[in-house]
Amino acid sequence: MAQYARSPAVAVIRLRNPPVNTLSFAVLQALEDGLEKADADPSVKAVMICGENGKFSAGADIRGFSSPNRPVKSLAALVSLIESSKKPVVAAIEGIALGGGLEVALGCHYRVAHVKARMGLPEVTLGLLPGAEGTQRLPRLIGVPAALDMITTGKHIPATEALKLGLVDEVVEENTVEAAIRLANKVIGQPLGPRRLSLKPVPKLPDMEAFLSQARVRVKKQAQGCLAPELCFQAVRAATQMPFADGVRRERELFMVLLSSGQARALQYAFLAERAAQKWTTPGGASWSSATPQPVRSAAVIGLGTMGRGIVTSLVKANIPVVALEQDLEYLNTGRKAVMLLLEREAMKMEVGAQTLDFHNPARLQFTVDFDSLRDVDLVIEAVFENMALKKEIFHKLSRICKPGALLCTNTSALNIDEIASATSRPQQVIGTHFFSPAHVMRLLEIIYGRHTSPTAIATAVQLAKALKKVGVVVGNCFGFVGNRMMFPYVQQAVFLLEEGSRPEAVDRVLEDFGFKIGPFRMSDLAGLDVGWRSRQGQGLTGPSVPAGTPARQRQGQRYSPLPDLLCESGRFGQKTGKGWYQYEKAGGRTATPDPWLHSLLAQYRDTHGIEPRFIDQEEILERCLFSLINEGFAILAEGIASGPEHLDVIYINGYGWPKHKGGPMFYASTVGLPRVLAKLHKYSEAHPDVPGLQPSAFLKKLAAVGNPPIKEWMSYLSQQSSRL
Ligand code: 3H9
Repeated sequence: MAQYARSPAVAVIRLRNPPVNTLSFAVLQALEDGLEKADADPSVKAVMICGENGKFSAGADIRGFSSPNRPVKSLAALVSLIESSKKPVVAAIEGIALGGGLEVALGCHYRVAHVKARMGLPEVTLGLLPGAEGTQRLPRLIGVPAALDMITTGKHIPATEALKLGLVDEVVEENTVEAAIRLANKVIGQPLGPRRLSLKPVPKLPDMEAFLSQARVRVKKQAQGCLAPELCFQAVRAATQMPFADGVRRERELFMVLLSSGQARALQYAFLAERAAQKWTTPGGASWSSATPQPVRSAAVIGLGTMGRGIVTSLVKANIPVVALEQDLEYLNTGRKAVMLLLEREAMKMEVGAQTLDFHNPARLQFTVDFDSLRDVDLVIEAVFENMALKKEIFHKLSRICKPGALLCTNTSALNIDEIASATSRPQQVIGTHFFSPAHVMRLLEIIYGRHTSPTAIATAVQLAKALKKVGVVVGNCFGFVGNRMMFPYVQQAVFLLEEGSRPEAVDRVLEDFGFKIGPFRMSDLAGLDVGWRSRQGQGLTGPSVPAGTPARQRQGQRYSPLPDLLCESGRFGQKTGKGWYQYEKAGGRTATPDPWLHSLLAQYRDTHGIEPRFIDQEEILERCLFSLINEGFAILAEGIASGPEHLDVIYINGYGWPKHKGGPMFYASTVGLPRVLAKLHKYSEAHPDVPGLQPSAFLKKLAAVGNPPIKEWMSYLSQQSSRL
């Protein structure tokens, strides 16, 4: 709620709703009561609003948007009430003032911020717009270009930048509340008209129309299918075209459009899913609430290939001293140059005034070929290529050399963590850390516990993810873990569709129109087709180890497509060779063009195998690819590999380019309706009985049998299946 106090002539109203002082109905009510009390008390000459626990406010309660009693109207009304106060109101911004929190501050007549505070209107990232008159007040205060940038991107800005923009009046390094009270005392009796933003005109630009039309193009381009940036733009444009009251009405209309859109629900779910995924548990009973992480004061990375370089860069950026190890001096020198280049680029991108990257200091970053240098580190991340024998050899060495408490991590995208751990004398300290490429950019870290991994090891890996500014998602050990395991049936369907009559560009277009950053064939060309080829060779699916007489399109009684193998056999590894599912301008080129060679290969292939090509529509492409991926997700949940659908969705949004405004694959399934997903899977599996990925998972069937239960209830059906179903 809000606490009311007096500092002689200044009434102090403190927003209080831990942990981030969201503006619940009770908080708004208490704030209104406080303002009325201050107004009625003749000895009060000014008001100061601050937040409890060093945080101003994170804005409206995101959980409340789906509730029928959401306090939407009253927040805007309250901001107006603050602004119309006859006594000056000063906001003391500590920590954060976000969304509705910043809108409250914009209603105040003055704003003082702590130097470490951050401000922003992140509503756009939740599929909304600042609906408490923020789209109308902010442009009046800081001008249209800066306001449009903040409102359409949702970025948080530091207090120093806010001062430059004129968003705050003062930035202080010491006690913000005292500074705000001092300012409040100073401005008693001064005219408030010029401080009321609703009365100010929007600052003019030499050519507002031209600016707006260019800005609109930029916003549309960045939106990638999201509705909110465009509507945020429209609301700010209204501020340039209409008086304040009309602009507010327009803002309200646009807000209501967004509020009722599926995208807002998906984006708010994605925000909360990311928080839910931090609360990890394992079927063995280990949990975030009871496990304590070990401190990581130093780390080592083994292998300076693409992944290792990115991981070293991430660690240096997180200010963790690193020892980087390679097998010989030649690899070491190549790796060192590449890491230094990455770090120099990162240093250039860093904010002015931020702590600098200290990577030229050998105490912070050391390159070596000597395993003995790993003796004292707290954590090792092995990032050599995917070869079980090599990984086991390294882990055997590590368990002899590293100090007893060191955490031993393997960066793998599919290999068995237990088998790797079996090469050590301390399997409880072995854990999988699956980074995504480029590792210093991608937010996802899949954290894989093995049979013996200790809760402390899991908690330490989760803590490491936080330190690296990544989202760590804890999952169980199985082939491909969560992300790649769900990806296998998706990619498999994409290739089967080619066999049956489609083309790479048609399949990619459908999935890119759905919102994926890149379709499965473009992705496979980017990642390199040889990676999967090597893995299939290792599994005995292709190459000399396939027994003579095995049908070309079948393995162990299941449908198999040798098409990707055929491409690899002709040296088409994707972008790196200039040819893959597409052709490129040169080896290493990035512009994919449909390739007539591939089209004729497909025609010949269908002839050889007696496949009658057919036209495959967009719906079938989308459903077969997505529903098979989702189906695998249900199997993963039923096996306890992940502890909730949110975990799968966070993995897909942050590691696989799933469009965030569609909430992740499992959320998407809930919006399509589980009975419909099930019916479609039945239909496709009847047509393709030799494809296990299309056979509906038992868990999906159970959930669909009760209709379409809310996603947050799914796991309860799993644990109470016998009584509820
Ligand atoms: C809005 O204001 C609309 C207006 O224009 C009005 C229109 C009429 N609501 O992230 P953390 C919870 S829209 C509910 O782990 P951090 C969060 O779920 C709002 N809950 O900590 C978690 O709880 P739990 C615009 C919220 O230190 C706990 O607080 N505002 C909200 O890493 C700690 O959060 C935003 O978009 C919320 N608004 O980061 C701000 N905020 O563990 C969104 C936080 O039980 N929030 N929680 O799940 C953030 O960006 C970060 O949470 C923040 C703290 C930077 C504040």
